[in-house]
Amino acid sequence: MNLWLNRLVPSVPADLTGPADLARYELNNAGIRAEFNENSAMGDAWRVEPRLDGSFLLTGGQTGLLYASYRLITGLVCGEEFLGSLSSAPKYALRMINCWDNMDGSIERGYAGRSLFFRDGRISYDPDRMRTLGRAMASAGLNVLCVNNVNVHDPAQRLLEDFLPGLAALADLFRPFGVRLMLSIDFSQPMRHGVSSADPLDPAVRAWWKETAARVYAAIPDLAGFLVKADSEGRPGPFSYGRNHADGANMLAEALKPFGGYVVWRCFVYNCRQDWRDTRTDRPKAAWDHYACLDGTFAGNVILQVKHGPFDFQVREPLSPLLLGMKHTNLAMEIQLAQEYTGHQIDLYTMIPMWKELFDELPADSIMSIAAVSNLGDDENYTGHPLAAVNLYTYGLMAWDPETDAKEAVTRWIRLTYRFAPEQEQTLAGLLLSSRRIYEKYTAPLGIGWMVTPHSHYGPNPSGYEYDLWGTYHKADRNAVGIDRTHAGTGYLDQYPESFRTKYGDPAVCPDLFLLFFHRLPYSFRMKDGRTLIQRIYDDHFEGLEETRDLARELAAIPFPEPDATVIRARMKLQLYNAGEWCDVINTFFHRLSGVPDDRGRIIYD
Ligand code: GCW
Repeated sequence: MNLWLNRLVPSVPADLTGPADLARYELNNAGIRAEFNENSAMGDAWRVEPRLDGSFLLTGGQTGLLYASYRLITGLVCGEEFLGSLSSAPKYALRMINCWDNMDGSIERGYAGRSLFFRDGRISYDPDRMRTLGRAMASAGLNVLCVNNVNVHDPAQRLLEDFLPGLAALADLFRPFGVRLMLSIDFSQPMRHGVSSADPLDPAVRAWWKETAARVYAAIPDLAGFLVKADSEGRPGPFSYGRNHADGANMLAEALKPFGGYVVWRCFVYNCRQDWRDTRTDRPKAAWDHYACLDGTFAGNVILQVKHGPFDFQVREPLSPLLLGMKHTNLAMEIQLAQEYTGHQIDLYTMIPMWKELFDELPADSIMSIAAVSNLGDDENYTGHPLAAVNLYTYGLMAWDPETDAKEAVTRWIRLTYRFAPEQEQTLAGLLLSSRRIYEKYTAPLGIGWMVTPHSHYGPNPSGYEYDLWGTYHKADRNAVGIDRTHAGTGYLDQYPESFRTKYGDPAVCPDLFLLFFHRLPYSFRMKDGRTLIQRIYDDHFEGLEETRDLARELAAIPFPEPDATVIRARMKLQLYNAGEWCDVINTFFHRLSGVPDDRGRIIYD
């Protein structure tokens, strides 16, 4: 089985020389006549002009020609008529997929099988599947693939050494698709090679990274760079040497600079050994506290990669203030296609509505690149749930152009993937677009997050993280729930510009869905529509479960082909069970605490 375009034409040849060659092949195959006007200065950008004889003139760099070709092919499949000229350039330079694949073949937070790249401690892949993936990425506009987990466990620490030839071969496979590899590295790597420390200011350490970079780039000249998780959740980093993250990132940047490589440095740095009794530390403040003071001190080829929210990919989080406050630093926003907290690719969860909300808040040009944690694995359908592929495809479209219309993008994916009648397409698009809101309703309420089963992160456990060390508390008691993150509380809100402080600061004005992210409120608090907070929590959960039932019914009426139909049916059954568990557990949790009955007398178990 295959991803969108590959369903139409299952594979591309193995002997392609580069993106323009691939573009020619694809157009021929699709019966589209085109002339190429290669202009390398245009890079990824392109222009398409229809000609009177029914052919097209394509102008662009090598990759631009490829993207233009995919735009034509996907457009024609979707019934578009190309009457006038079209041109486009990506908004973000690096449009990345970060795989959290380990070399033993497991995937951290992977829900679609085992690794596509590694097995039993070595590089191992099916070249056809690599080409399918390359084609899927290129046709969605994606251009960087980081193949190994940011938590670099042995033997991935040897990727830069013993495994270089294998990686070079993998890079060769992806090159015609305009996809450049990236590697996650371990900051303490030099110490495995007789260097006595990993101190970024130690000349021996700097020399080791320079030599290593030269060796790596000799094997993979177009490597996009290194991805680094340092001083985060137990990973080594510059803090061990009393250095800051600019010292660490700039040291690597110096090593990569001669080769045009980037250091993509993650900002997921927080105290992951917090004492729940400590009320002064507020985890969402951590990224800003570590990085905002370093604005302007990073080298030109460093990109700080910031998770979209201040916590960790919850269903609803406000935009990270760090994405708004570092005006003199290259930034990438990190999102997560892997459904770690959002249903494990069992529950339906289409992300584009969430991304639209993020981009609406993000000032133009505040970020220069974008990354997404992969939702891929070696399952036959690549994404576990066949409908989870919509997230990969629409991520690509958004990464190219954040103004992409959500409904159009989803409909385009449906058309490329299935053959349905227009009403069925519309129904499916509607179901996919509503899925995130439904999931949000039956899980943790009103922006509070974290009521999941610890470690696995699937299913409800409202107190699971309450007395733990991860800094993710809701402090529900018999009267109130939430943490006050305003100026009067933890002060997290002070990290934002004025417009955000006004929007979120006053519970009477704060959008409902963020209410419990920013405020601690009594259950009797009156929401904007007059309902009490506790009633709203009950209502959302009952509605969420009801809407899941409707979703299941409507989805069952769509004639998916096999094997998708069977997988979709089976996963929907699991989702229904999950939604029922969430609804009952969360309602019971709050009912037991508050003693407030549901004003509509529905069943809450005590
Ligand atoms: O919250 C955590 C995830 C980890 C992940 C980490 C990160 C790769 O549960 O599995 O580690 O986020 O983003 O680094």
